[in-house]
Amino acid sequence: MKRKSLFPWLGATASALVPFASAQAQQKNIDERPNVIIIMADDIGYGDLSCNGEPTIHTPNVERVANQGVRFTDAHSVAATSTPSRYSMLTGLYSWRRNDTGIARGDAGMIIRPEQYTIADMFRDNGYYTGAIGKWHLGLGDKTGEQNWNEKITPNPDDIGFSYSYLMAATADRTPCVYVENGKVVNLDPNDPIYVSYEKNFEGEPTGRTHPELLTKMVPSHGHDQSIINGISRIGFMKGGKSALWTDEFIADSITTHAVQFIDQHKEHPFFLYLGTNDIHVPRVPHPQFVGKSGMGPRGDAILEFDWTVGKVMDALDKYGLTENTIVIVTSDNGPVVDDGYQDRAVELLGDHRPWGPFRGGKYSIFEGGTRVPLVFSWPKHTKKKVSKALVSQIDFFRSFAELIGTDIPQGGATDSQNHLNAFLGKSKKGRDYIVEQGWSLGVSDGTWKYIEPSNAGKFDRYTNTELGNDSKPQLYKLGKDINEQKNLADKYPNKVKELADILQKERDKN
Ligand code: NG6
Ligand code: CA
Repeated sequence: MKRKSLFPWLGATASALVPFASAQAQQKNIDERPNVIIIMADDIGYGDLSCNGEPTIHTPNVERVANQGVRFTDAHSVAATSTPSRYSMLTGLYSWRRNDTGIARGDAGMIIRPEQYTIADMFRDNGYYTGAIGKWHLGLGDKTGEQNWNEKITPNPDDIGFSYSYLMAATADRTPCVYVENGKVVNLDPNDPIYVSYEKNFEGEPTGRTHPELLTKMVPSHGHDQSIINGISRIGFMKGGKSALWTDEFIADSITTHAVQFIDQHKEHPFFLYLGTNDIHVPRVPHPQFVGKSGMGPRGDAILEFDWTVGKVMDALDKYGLTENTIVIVTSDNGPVVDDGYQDRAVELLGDHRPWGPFRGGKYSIFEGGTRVPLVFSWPKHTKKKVSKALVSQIDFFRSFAELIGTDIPQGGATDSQNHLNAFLGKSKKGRDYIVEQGWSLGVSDGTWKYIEPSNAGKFDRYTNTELGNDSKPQLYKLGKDINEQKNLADKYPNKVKELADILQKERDKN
């Protein structure tokens, strides 16, 4: 359903955002509606980008976006790991409302079901070309473990709004290590079919555990000792599909090339591109041109590679004259992690670099480091360089863009999403009243106060040593003064604890 979109601040162009008023206007609308690109990094922390103030790394291309847009200091992903975070961003629904949105296997069935309404459906229904390129990690096909990787896999992203997709099924550390384009494995030789299992190995196939001498590129520090592809052992087993296997060194190249191609092909028409980089998830094996360039080993080099991707996207927009009227968002799916399973010397070479910036915890954590992510929102036609302290969440892209393009969302869709377009554009200092954060447990922040519900889960992640933020007692932090969540004030301010715990309960009761 279409409706009027009214933006006093858009002035003369406002009428161009009222879709489908007349044939002539329609043409005009189509020309004037902005393209939207969400560049979703994997595991890049707030402190991993130089625009956020860390002097230990230089990411000039993200700075280029920040120089023409709004840079947020209190922006959040919904969850502290990838699958739930991306699920929430694309559906406008909190992942914790379902119990099957945890970190997905490489052979997971589609977690977002075709009957669910996604942000991509919304753009497509409103005349946009829609594409998903890069890291997916939201499952493919109908049922976990039952895909036939040698045929077209359905359902696939086309069934949830993406007309074009070129994806890594999950993560670089999970099988199958192939690209899937519009539901089909790319470059597959029918004489060498591909098989995937998360249950058991295929007979005679080497694994990281049985054949460590074959690990020529990356050796695991924990887990990641199953099938060996390109000299790196992974999570999960696979066999066959030799011609389709990716080469880790060229993943960023491949994803970026497809993104630039997508922009080129749709330059005449509004498009929505969800671009998930593989950088800087493990295994971090950047292209030789970045190796040794950060002084921090593969983790830092992968950040530079991420920045390069951002630069290539910006160059393409410049080349086609699309810069002015394209919204570019640069953000990350969860907080940072240093050693996430491979011996890439990330801990040893970190030096003074603080991937988590001023925050406590990181990926997996309910402390701010888990979900407080970098976020830059740029639309040169309407934004200028600015820093915003507004409390914003990726879950709100959905309704904010609905407002922007002047459309309604079907009943039951994106019910946890809110319109904060003016905050994203830097026109308003006020974002959300509160956000719900998800680590192992849930928390609520109103930007000033942060409540973490009691949880008996462990205090440290046993693999990465991340402080998870779990405690058997309620926690309350005054973020304004104590951004590093050091002083639990729950005993001192029981009313505040109750107020925020009640908010969380109310959100839960909506299930
Ligand atoms: C964990 C993996 C980690 C990473 C993560 C998913 C182990 C021990 N650790 O289970 O390496 O793959 O899952 O990361 O296997 S995410 O960013 O995609 O959520
Ligand atoms: Ca991630």
